[in-house]
Amino acid sequence: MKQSLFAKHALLGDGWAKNVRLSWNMNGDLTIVQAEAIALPHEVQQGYVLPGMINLHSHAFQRAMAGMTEIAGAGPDSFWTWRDLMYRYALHITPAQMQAIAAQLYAECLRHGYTAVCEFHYLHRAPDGAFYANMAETAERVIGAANATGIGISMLPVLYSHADFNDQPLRSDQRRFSTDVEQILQLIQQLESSRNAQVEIGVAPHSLRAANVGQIRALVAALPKTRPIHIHIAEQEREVDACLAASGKRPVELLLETQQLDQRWCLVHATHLNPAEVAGIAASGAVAGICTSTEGNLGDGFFPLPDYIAAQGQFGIGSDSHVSHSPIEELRWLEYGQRLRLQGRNIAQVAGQRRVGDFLWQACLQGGAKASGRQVGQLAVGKRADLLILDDQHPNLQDLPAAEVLNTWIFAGNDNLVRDVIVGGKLVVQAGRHVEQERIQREYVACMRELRRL
Ligand code: NGQ
Ligand code: ZN
Repeated sequence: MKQSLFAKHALLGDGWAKNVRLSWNMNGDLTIVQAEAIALPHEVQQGYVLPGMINLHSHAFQRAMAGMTEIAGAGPDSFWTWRDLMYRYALHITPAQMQAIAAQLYAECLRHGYTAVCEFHYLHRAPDGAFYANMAETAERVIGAANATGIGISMLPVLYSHADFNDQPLRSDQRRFSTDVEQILQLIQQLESSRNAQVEIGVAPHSLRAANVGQIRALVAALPKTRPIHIHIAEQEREVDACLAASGKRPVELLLETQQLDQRWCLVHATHLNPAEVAGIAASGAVAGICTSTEGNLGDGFFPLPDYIAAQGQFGIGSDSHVSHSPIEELRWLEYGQRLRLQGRNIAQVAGQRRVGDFLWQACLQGGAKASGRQVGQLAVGKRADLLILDDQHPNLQDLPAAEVLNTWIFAGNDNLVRDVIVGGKLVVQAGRHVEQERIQREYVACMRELRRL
């Protein structure tokens, strides 16, 4: 198999470079990234090549219910009524179905430009609440789906012990998530043999509702020092109020005061922040995991993006409940949400990068890479050969100066401009189609036929 590529334009860490030769080794790590190179006479010259995006927050099984919860109930609907429906759905999914759903999702993510995913995985137990004979059954299924599609994965087994603050006992419909610190450490131990250049194992205390401060401390202390740690935080105002009532502190405030946050941490949503919390997260080096399409779908609120950027906070994007699987939609709505909120334009930018699309793509590559705990997010020697080749024959891109490519891709039109995708040096999407697309879709459709019968 070919292990190199020549790009007329490639997005490197400091911007677009011309005539870039990229080579990688058998393991899928970049070994040569040379700008201003000279193409060989027979060499194919690709138009625009850039690093694939990291999807830093996913609950893969929720892909199967996307579009199914958009019917009003008897009373006012909210995040919490959605969550009841999601729990009901989650009680039925088998390990084989989980694998089929995740494979469909990951193939879709790849086709739209994500080359890595952080899977916040909490459906550990069987529907009756007992562990499967193999405790890591469902996590291994999801890793199996990632490996089959070629997407890189950071598997984050979720600690979920309580229904709410003050160690409320789990509800019956949360029985599949039930875990304590010992069990999560055992699960991580069991997953160690899955680790390789494509697969990392981290951890995720679900939220301050589901895991208490002492549990989170114990979990983090027992974890090898390089592993990513993700947590949902301050997504809904009701959660902020409940945290205040239980502890006298707001969620992010409590987390900052009780845990040593650093760049291994990813604070998912972090929607409701006061200025001190914005400054605190930014100073800690933790990454904010913004999931615009899901946050919009669930009515969470607006992340304070301009203040966070001004504080030099790190951030990335995730598709979370998978109402979208396009990084373009995620970024477009991240920016548009702020424009609508502030009645202004061109919000996500800094003095050194006034192009909104370029700023967002590069910032989310950096934040996403940190959140993944893997060597991704940049076309540089030693990083993974995870890259997108855009369709330079599309009318939006033909003859376009490289500097305009990201703004055009993110803010103009709806065609998918991703033509080919290479992950860890392997071609997984060719001419817009995943190389295993037929089989994956067949299995997904069969699975959905079963689930819809419920
Ligand atoms: C989740 N999703 O874990 O899937 C959550 C809902 C919760 C989002 N927060 C459950 N978007 O937060 O309690
Ligand atoms: Zn989530």
